[in-house]
Amino acid sequence: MTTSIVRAVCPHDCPDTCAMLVTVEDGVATSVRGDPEHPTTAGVLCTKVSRYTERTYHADRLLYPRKRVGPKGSGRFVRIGWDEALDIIASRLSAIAAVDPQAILPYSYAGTMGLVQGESMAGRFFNKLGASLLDRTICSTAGGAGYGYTLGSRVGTDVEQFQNAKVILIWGGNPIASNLHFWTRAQEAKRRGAILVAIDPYRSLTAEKCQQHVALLPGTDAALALGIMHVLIARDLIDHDYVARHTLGFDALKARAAEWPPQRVAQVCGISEAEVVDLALLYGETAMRGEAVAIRANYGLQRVRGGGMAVRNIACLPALVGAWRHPAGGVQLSASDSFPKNFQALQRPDLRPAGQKPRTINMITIGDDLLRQASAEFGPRIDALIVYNSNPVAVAPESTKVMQGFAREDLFTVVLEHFQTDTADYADIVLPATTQLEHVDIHATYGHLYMMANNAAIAPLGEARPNTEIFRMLAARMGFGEACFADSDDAIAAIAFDNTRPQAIHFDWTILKQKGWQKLVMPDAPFANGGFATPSGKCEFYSARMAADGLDPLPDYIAPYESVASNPVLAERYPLAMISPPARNFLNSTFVNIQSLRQTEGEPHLDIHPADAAARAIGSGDMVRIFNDRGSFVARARVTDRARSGLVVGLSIWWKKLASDGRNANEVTSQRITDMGAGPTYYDVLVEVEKAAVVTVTPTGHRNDPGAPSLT
Ligand SMILES: Nc1nc2c(c(=O)[nH]1)N[C@H]1C(S)=C(S)[C@@H](COP(=O)(O)OP(=O)(O)OC[C@H]3O[C@@H](n4cnc5c(=O)[nH]c(N)nc54)[C@H](O)[C@@H]3O)O[C@H]1N2
Ligand SMILES: Nc1nc2c(c(=O)[nH]1)N[C@H]1C(S)=C(S)[C@@H](COP(=O)(O)OP(=O)(O)OC[C@H]3O[C@@H](n4cnc5c(=O)[nH]c(N)nc54)[C@H](O)[C@@H]3O)O[C@H]1N2
Ligand code: SF4
Ligand SMILES: [Mo]
Repeated sequence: MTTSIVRAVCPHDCPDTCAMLVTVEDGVATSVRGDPEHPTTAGVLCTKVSRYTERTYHADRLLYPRKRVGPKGSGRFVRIGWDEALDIIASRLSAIAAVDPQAILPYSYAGTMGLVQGESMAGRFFNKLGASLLDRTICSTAGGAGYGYTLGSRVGTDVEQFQNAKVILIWGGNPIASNLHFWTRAQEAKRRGAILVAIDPYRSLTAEKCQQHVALLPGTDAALALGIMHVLIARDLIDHDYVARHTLGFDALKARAAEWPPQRVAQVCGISEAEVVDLALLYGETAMRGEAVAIRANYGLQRVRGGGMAVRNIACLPALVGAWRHPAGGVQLSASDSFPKNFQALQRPDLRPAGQKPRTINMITIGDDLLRQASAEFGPRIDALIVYNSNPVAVAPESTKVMQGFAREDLFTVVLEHFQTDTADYADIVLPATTQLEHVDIHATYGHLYMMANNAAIAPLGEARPNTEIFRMLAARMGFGEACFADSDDAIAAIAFDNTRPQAIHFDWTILKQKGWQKLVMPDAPFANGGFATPSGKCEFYSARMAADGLDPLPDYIAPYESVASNPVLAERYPLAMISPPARNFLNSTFVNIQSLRQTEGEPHLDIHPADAAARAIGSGDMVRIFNDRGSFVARARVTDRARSGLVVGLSIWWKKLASDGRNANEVTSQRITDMGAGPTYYDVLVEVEKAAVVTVTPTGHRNDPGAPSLT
């Protein structure tokens, strides 16, 4: 028997981007484990990805191209050959492109975070074709915009420093589930005497392990940050030297913060005045003692109308107290901009048809946009959709509209997938894609500072092909002659980072492939001496760019679209706020079909506070219907004070067809976008909950009739 160990990378949309070691025996991957030598992975993979071989060799893997034979959504397909599949796709796309290529839309996100299997060959293909552009907003753009206005770019505290902090605010994140290797550092900090504070409306797995938990109302974080500023300034817990040298607009900020006394903040956030003051004092007094205070700002707080402003306000805090002076101080939102990704070379926007001003479709509004007719304002109707690295029918908001759009008989849909997902059920053609064990890739990360290499451990299973190869074959069928359409995956990986930039000066693909990972060259404390990538070079409490973009140039509070306080009329009918953050054993909708992991999660649940449950005669274990004007879904109630009163929590993202009613939480979420960054508002939702009598359990889980009520 020949056994080898192959260096690989976890491809999933997770900040940890772990280094994996794959054991291969006679061409079969028998196990994956975390690389013990990689400093952030430290030998540990999460439960889900420890089962990566189970996923790769799963009996349900798509291994051959398929053509739909039943109605859209029915999931009935027959096997076809690659030639037939490519011919059908090329002829349909050519015909549509001959009229207007912008009637074609790629739809992709982060099924793999790899720079090669993500947007390289696919980007080139759609640029050359002149297809509509997709604004990939579904996750992080609101916070990215707010952080960018304030600090210039998504650069922050290195995860490898957090164990040295004395206070860590875990703000809108649940790292035990979603950022495990950060949590390891936070726990080490706690062992060394740090205080961990969770700021989260829900007592998540993480919140229950922190010494303090501030359970504010969803969507009110910007107000809490203003309250902290108010107390810091009122008590003079300010690093005046840092503020004078490295910030812009302190006097204006001071006037604004004066409008946010703890009493007002407490009322907006639904917490006590003492909680606001104590949090500010813990943060400010620790910093004034010269100790490191750190913030891990995450995604939970961005998924509301004012999500961009919330992140902006939080990003102001470290500069006020001079926390950036310390390598373990500051804030980490995302490390993305630390990596000099070479988008031009990867995606070749220069291939666009000359003179074309491409339209951009926001991926969040895919429901509405698939249902739009051609118009001067919108442009051509969407006639073809090519989906890869994403499962929009499960993950995009306001599902009823998304499914209506995908069900359009005159829409030509191609889905590149590992599995027959909810989205693949609506495809005309399904193409089998390789998993991370079967292809080459290179990764940047958003949670640490290592460039990462993924070697192919095994040959592609069945007739599966890497995304790159599929777009290479399609480009050939479409007659695209540019040399870049023949680039190998290794050739693409080799140009992924710009090694003329100082942080990636040592980048060399052939070396990285062997070593597996290499740290960027970055200072330990990125903003100890200022150097922010803003127009002023300072941390901008006052942002002229925000003013120019029609936003308040100072930190502000923007109330949710849907909350009891901001929308009392709606709240009369739908009095409960609903959030649907990630379940620990799923990765967005990935892994839901892995039985061992689904069994651990059980079934879709809804956590509801005892008072709210009692008012509706709901007991633990009852099936409940969650609904608003947009739709409804069912879940099993868990009566628990983990959810603060007025809030219900449905951990997500379930495959619809594996839920008893063929639906999931996105039935009730909305397509409205955030204040900046055009991001999603998944956690800005009012619902009502009622006991469900009997639930229709379809044997297949398929929801063939989108209009059918979920209850009988
Ligand atoms: N196991 C697992 N890990 C994942 C994922 C997964 O699906 N499963 N998904 C990955 C992806 S794509 C992402 S973007 C990240 C997301 O991971 P996180 O950044 O951790 O974000 P969320 O899980 O959306 O929310 C985290 C916490 O925010 C809380 N929250 C909700 N609304 C608010 C609010 O208004 N204010 C505050 N302060 N808190 C709020 C929720 O209750 C939740 O406990 O995780 C990644 N990692
Ligand atoms: N209600 C609610 N909705 C949410 C969220 C929430 O918290 N609540 N979170 C939102 C967030 S943060 C995000 S990031 C999005 C995530 O949305 P998506 O990025 O769509 O994530 P997944 O659902 O995991 O779907 C990824 C798909 O890509 C496939 N895939 C993986 N690797 C490859 C590959 O190499 N090639 C091809 N062709 N396919 C591959 C996987 O099999 C999987 O089906 O969901 C959003 N939706
Ligand atoms: S999902 Fe995250 S924690 Fe799990 S192995 Fe992948 S990168 Fe690591
Ligand atoms: Mo995400």
